[in-house]
Formats: sequence, C-alpha cells, structure tokens
Amino acid sequence: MKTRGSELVVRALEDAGARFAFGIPGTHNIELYDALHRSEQVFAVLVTDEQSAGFMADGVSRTSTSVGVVNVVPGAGITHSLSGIAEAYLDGIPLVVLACGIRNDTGRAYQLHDIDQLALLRPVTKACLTPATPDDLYQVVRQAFDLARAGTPGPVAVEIPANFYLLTHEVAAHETYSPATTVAIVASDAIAEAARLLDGATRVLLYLGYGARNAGAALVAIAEALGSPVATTIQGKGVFPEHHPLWLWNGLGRSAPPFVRTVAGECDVMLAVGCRFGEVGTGSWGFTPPATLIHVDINRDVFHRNFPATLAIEADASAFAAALLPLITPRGEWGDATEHMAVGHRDLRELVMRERSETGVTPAVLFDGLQQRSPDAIYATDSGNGTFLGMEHLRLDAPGRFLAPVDFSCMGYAVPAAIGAKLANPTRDVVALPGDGALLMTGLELATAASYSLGVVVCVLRDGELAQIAQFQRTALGREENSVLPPFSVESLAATVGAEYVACRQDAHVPAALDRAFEVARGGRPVMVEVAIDYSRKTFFTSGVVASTFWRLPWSDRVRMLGRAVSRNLQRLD
Ligand SMILES: Cc1ncc(C[n+]2csc(CCOP(=O)(O)OP(=O)(O)O)c2C)c(N)n1
Repeated sequence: MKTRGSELVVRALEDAGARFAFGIPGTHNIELYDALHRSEQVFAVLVTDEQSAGFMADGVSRTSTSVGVVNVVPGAGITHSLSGIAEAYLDGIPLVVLACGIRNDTGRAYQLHDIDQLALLRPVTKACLTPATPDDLYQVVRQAFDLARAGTPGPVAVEIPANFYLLTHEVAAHETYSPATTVAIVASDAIAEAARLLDGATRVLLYLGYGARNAGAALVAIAEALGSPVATTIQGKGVFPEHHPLWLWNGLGRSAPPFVRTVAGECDVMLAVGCRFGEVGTGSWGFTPPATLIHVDINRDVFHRNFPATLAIEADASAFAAALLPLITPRGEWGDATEHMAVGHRDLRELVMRERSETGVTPAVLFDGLQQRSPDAIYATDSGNGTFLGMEHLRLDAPGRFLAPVDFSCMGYAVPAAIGAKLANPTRDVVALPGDGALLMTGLELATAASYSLGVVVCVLRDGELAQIAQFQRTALGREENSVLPPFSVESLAATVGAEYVACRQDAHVPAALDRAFEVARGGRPVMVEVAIDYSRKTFFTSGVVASTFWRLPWSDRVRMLGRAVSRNLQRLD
C-alpha cells in the first residue's frame, strides 16, 4: 500500500500508548505535525524552547504510564533538547525522541541543520535507532518504546530522515510488531541467602531508590516483618509511605538530621533496592553502609561501584520483593527504633516551625501551607534549594509525586516538568518550585501552560541570587562570585505569559496567597506565587554535602580554604 512515513509513525505512537509529543515544527517534519493533527490520541504540544520538550516529556513519563515523546527538527532542535534528554537519561526516565534527520535521498551536501546529531544523542540515550527504509518505521518506533521502558528506563532516539515523513512510499506489512518477551528470573539461591542475612541481622536498614517504585506494597510488608527503618534516595521519595512509623528519611549520614544517623547507626545489615549510590542521592557519599550490604538492582553495572556489596542480586525490584517476602521470619515487635523515629520527626517539626523568618517566608510554613491545601499534589522541583527543601519538608506517601532533577541536576526543569505532569494528570494539583535563577531559564514556558489552560501553581523561590551556589561560595570562598541575579519583575513576567500573579512576602501572607493560587490553578490558569523565601536555615542536605566534600579534600587545601574564608569574613566585619 502507499502511505507516508508520518502516518506510520503516528500509528506506532498511538499503538505504543503515547499521549503527548513535545516540540517545535520545522520544514523537515511538517508532514508529521499534519498527521499528528489527525490523531485522536497523541497531542502535539508546542513548546517555546525545545529544552523544555525533554523536561515536559519527562514530567509525563514520571507521572503516568505513558512514555513522553520529544519531537524535534534536525540539528538545532536536537541541540536545544539535549539538556532535557540528558536529565531523563541520568535519572532513568523513559522517553522516545523523534529526532528528525536531514534528507538522505538527494545526494546533496550542506543541507539545512546538517550535523552529526547521532554523535550528540548517543551519550545521553540508551539507544539511537535508525530505520533503513520507510517500511521499518512502525516496527522501529514501537521498539523504541519497549527499549525506553526496559531494564533501567531511559531515552531512546529514532532518527527519521525528513524524506521518510515527506514522501509517499510503497510499504508492506507496516503495522506488525512482535515485542521481544523477557521474563524476570530471580535466582532462588541468592534470595535464600538474602533472607538468611536479613534474619541474622540485629537490625536491618532498608534503603530504597527510584528503581523500587513498583515494589511498594511488598517492600512495606518486608519492612514491617523485619521492623526495619526505611530510608530512600531523593528520587525514591514516596516509594515508601512517609507517614508510616518505619519511614526514616530521604538520605542518610551527614546529609540527614542527627536522629537519622543514630537510628541508622544501630543497623548492621542494609538491604538496598533500586538505587546506585550516586553522588547526589548519597549527599556526596556522606555515609558508609553497614558492614553487610545486600544490593538489588535490575542493572548489574551498578554493583560494587561506590560501595562493595556483600551480596549483589540482579533482579527487578518487584520480582525480588515478592520472592523474598515469604522467606523472611517476621520479628513481631518493631523495637525501640520506631519510638526514636517518632520523637526525632516530632522534635524536628517543632524546631522548623519554631524558627520563624523575620525577613521573609519560612520554608516550613510554605510547605505546610501547600500540603494542607493539597494533600495529593504532584511537586516538580528544580536544581537549587527547592529540591532539598521539598525533600525535607514534604511527606509523600506514593511515588510519582516528587519530580526532581537529581543526577544531571539541570536548572530549568521544574516549570516544564510540571506542565508535562499537569497534561498527564489534568485533575490533580501540580506545584512547581523553581528558584528565581531557574525561572529565568524556562519560565517563558508558562505561556505554553496558559495557551493550553493548564493551571499549574508555580511557587517562585525568590531571593535574588543563585543561592545553592552562592551559599557554597560564601562557605568556601568567603564571598559570592557571579551568583547575584540581575533584577527582574516576576509580576511583569506573569502578565506577559498570561499567568496570574500572587505576592507572598512573609509567613502571614502564606494562607491567602496559596488559597488564591489553588483557586486560580483549579480554574485552569497558571499562577506564579512570588515567595520571598528565607534560605538562612541551611538544609541538612546542603550542610552535609559541604561537610562531606570538605573532609575529602587534601588537608593542605582544607587549610587554604578555611584560612581564606576566615580572613575574608573578618575583613567584612571591619
Ligand atoms: C544548567 C545549569 N547551570 C548551572 C547549574 C549550577 N547550579 C546548581 S544550583 C544553582 C543555583 C540555582 O539558583 P536558583 O534557581 O535561583 O535557585 P536557588 O539555588 O536560589 O534555590 C546553580 C547555578 C546547574 N545545576 N544547571
């Protein structure tokens, strides 16, 4: 039969369950946009900058069963979208990138947008697929979705020459696709050994990453059977319900409050599931696991990289948890760990609510206000203090509610990721928490939100500087360098993009500001709440990372840095 590649691609997207394709059209892919227009399932979303296409698609993938699609023109569309794709790659989020290629049927050199784009995409994708003929398109696009979801998820690119979209081709058998079936096999002797180590422990510490997100109920049952305190990584926030008496913290060691260190210090076996012990999640390796570490992950490459495992088990988290649960011996009593944790959490809450800001908004008051008004909201944070404040103040009971750029840690994530999440979850409240620096990168995307009537609440953490870095600079250098932002008006920006503006300058403003924000957003209009955030109380995370990084320096550099910071601070006092 005769058809165009654009039609085949749209059919493949539909059959793979795609719902949103983010990008900006160009001459190369106008036929694809035309075909998308006819689709009743896949909606083409026009972004203001392709950087956001990756972040929005990421927001869809993190909050729904659908894989987000990036749909861009050759060359410039690819280079702009790389940051979003790289974030998804390092955070393990499935995406499909429809990377349009230049025409491969003209024999011409120096075509518009002609660069070696696969060389750019390879380091930030799981695979780059190149259909050889239009006949391959349906099959290859379907395969891209399966690859993106398989194992540790991530982005998969398909380079589609422009002529495949544009021209009419004779194709045969274009809609056949038989996915390769994989069966998760868990080695039973390894599980039995894990059960033996866990049963023999004085106290087990569970440490859960994003890779454990589908194993929630079984992991809760394991924790309850063993009476184990449960910590998660940053990305694993919500994998274990945070109102559960066995929930400890998102992180361990120097980057956690003292009571967390005490409770974790009493554990002699760690069961780590679906995590990689990466730099950010561990607060720059600010803890050492107990002597016995059982490490379970679907990707064997993560084992023994940062911490040697006593027992490494290559398995899907839910298959592992289901197989382990019947083998462990329930302990009955949870012991005194739950009391320590309850007291620790209560004291911490009293402390953060007591220490009120005199100049601006106390973070605890802001997060309290958000949680009271919307117990079920999805949060998208940004590279900056917002991620760590959100992590420490929010209590979430399910995964898929804390979208944070963790391992690539790319500024500009929060607003577009929130838009993607809102598209995929139109009836849920979605709150973005960008710093004012991050807002300058992708805040214009609120014009996209306004044009599609997406009521996201954007709490702009406004302090006039790139605080996460300025705070490091003040500690290490004794002064900040190039981290003060130029003045700009959030109110004018809101008016420009069609968002409602709400000012929130002190704690007393929080209730009315948030009431108004949710009212506007639930009516389908984006809203920017300019929050004069008070960052003076450092997060446990930031203090811990500074300390861990500092103590790893050679002693001579420690002395040099300390000396410089002290002398500059003294000069300032003069
Ligand atoms: C694209 C990119 N550029 C630079 C950085 C380094 N960086 C990390 S956090 C940060 C400061 C962010 O400032 P802001 O958005 O105002 O948030 P705040 O730190 O004030 O909470 C910077 C510059 C980064 N992570 N990503």
